[in-house]
Amino acid sequence: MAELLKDTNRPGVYIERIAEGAALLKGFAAVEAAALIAALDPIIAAAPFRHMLTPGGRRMSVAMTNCGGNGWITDRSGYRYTPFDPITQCPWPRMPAAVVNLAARAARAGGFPGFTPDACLINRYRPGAQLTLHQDKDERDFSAPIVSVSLGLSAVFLFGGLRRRDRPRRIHMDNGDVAVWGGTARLAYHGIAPLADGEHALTGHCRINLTLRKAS
Ligand code: MD6
Ligand code: FE
Repeated sequence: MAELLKDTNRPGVYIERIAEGAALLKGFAAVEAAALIAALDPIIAAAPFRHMLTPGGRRMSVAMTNCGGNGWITDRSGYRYTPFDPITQCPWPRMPAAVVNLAARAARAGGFPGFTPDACLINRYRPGAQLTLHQDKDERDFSAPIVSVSLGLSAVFLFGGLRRRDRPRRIHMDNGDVAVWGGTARLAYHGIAPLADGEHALTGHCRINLTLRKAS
């Protein structure tokens, strides 16, 4: 509890309930944003960003890589987690302790104590890149939440319901904002609207997103 207060009693940090089981932690990672981005440098050097193919053969506009024991990939064979980077054939780089720690604290603040991610998908959005509405359902069990950290340029996070036709809320995600969803919201449809152009001191002309999950 003292830990939670330390995280959420900071100026500019507040929690907004998006839906049952979903929260926006405004400014939660703002203090460590620069350190998180720096921690990604060696990961990106070892496992470069790439534009993956959807199972239908379309090139994703978001560039992706991973760290942690499991990495999310997509190609002609489908969506799945792999312990190895298909480009380098090496294990994905280790997940930095600062990332694991942030994810656990954010999950706790969002109402999900005991979260230990084993997968960290790193997404890079350039202006125009987007992610259409989808559910995250490639994980083995859905009892663990999803923690999503926004860094750099702002984006509009689309957060819908359990049916694709449910009209999504448009949530502005700025540098250091964290979204957490689990429980009854674990399979909520979500996405990212096309990124607007802009420049951010930490990332230049892009947005970086860390999506943390327990895959296995
Ligand atoms: C985001 N990304 O970039 C949210 N989900 O803010 C996702 O929701 C996502 O990038 C499944 C697979 C890849 C993703
Ligand atoms: Fe997703």
